[in-house]
Amino acid sequence: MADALQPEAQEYALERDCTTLSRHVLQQLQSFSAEAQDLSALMNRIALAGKIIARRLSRAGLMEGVLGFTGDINVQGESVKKLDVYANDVFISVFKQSGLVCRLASEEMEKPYYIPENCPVGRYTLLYDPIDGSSNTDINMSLGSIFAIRQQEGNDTDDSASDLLRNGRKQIAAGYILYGPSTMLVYSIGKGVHSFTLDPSLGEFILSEENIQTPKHGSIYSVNEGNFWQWDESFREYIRYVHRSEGYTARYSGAMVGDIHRILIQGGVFLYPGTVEKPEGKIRLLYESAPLAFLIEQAGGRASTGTEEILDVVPEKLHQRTSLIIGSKDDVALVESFIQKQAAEQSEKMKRAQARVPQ
Ligand code: AHM
Ligand code: MG
Repeated sequence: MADALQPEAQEYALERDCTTLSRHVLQQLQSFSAEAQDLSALMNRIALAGKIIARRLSRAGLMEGVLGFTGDINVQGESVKKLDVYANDVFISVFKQSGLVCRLASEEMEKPYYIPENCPVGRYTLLYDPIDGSSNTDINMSLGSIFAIRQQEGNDTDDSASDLLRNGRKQIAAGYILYGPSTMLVYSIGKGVHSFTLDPSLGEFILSEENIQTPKHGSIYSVNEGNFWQWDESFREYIRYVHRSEGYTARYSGAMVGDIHRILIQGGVFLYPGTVEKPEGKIRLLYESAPLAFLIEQAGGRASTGTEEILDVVPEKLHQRTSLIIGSKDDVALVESFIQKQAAEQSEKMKRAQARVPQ
């Protein structure tokens, strides 16, 4: 029979069971200042959006008109799923009532969405990907939502949202919600990475793990190898290296949030390089790469374009895409070493070719 918990351990178990997301944010900031309250309320609203989306997903197979495509093409040139639209609207309606968010910018909306009644008080922008891994919606596989919060600096009607064209270090908070066997919310406000699990009986996200650290190296590589012949040679070389080395294993689910959650916990690397069709890659900088980079850096990992830290990239436009290499420090550095090697070889070739040209 298992030993009864000592009083101290009991207290700890109770403490742990009772740590809700909003309380955790306040604990992290060790303050009840207006800003701390704002951030706590914002995280609470994100959690509410996550709960509403999770509820819909858990019944999607039983309801009419939830799954499948809408027939529209979004600003990214991709076919829109009904759940993309639903989840996008959930975030809008949840934040309309927040009083805190003046503007929302999402992968699904061509222009930012302003909530003028919130703007005098709420100087925050929420950036989000309402449903990450849309191709998984109709097959009951894991999905995600990705979010970031930034301070709003521009005026209240600017469609170009030029104040968002700043690097990822401007993010105040970032994270994701993973809709898997359980619904998890993982977030950072720049003070480590913490995960919460939705307890459906309470309707609350409860603290699961604090200060998650990504291992320095992991065995997992996560990439759509179907694009192999569309990548730059350096990525092909990296994959060839992985194939002939011991100790690697491939995992790719079609939903980056799930893949990155695995890497956050177990280590490894997720890659979405540019392709011939999409030279910039597929992953959106402001809604996906930068929030995930913020999170993984906080967990001791790294995120890179191959030549630059993701968090240093200054976007030129709202819906900009980036090549993404993200995960354990050593694994990201290994991928980069192939890129650097190829760049050095190319520059050497050019030098030799120039030397052969008669002056
Ligand atoms: P989405 O947000 O439109 O779903 O796109 C992002 C997703 C990632 O979650 C996933 O890793 C990738 O796209 C899958 O793309 P592909 O099918 O090209 O491998
Ligand atoms: Mg996405």
